[in-house]
Amino acid sequence: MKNVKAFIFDLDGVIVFTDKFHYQAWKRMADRMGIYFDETVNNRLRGVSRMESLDIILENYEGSLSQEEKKALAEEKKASYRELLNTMTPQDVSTKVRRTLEQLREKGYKLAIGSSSKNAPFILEKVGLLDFFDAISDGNNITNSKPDPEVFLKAAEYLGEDPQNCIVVEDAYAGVDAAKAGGMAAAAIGDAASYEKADYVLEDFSDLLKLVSGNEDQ
Ligand code: B16
Ligand code: MG
Repeated sequence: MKNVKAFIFDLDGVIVFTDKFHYQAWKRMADRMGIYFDETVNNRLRGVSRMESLDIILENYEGSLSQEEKKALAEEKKASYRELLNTMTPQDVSTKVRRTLEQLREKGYKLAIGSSSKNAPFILEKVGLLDFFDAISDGNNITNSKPDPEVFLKAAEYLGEDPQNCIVVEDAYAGVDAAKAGGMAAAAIGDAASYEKADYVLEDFSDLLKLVSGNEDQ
């Protein structure tokens, strides 16, 4: 294994599971507009920015909407989503995820978040992890969303690490593509585990510890 110095974690689908809230919030908006929306469409929104997600949902909308109207729909979804996020507590991060993060930290790895979400700081605060990571790169500091590597390159920059020494942990195809485009290794979990471009497949979050075992003597 190469000289791994840092891990960059996607948030939704890796550290927390807010995809159910994204689904409920988009569904509420889609139902009100009479737009067909189901779990299959929702799966395509994984790792994708809010406005790009809306464009995917609107593929099932017959009419045409102005930029202003689209912004209003995105705001409507955001308001519902924030309401749902408000119910989150530290219990929404599993003990296994927490223990693994702590053990990676103890082993001396730098840890960052690389998320497309503009709500990342809010979510991290709700689950009590806002001050845990060495750096946070999210939807608020990027202009191009995944599969563009910007969010991960910024995370590496904030950490002061060479992208080549970082492993990105992702649950989305778009996120694995972003990691590869940034010259980083990609460890895939969940939905992305079947993606052939991933360098490592994690059956479980704690498999990260197996990945780096033997790396310590270098
Ligand atoms: P927001 P991640 C992504 O988070 C979600 O997977 C994606 O479904 C969502 O559209 C995107 O954040 C933007 O979220 O509306 O909160 O800015 O997986 O990159 O952590
Ligand atoms: Mg994700």
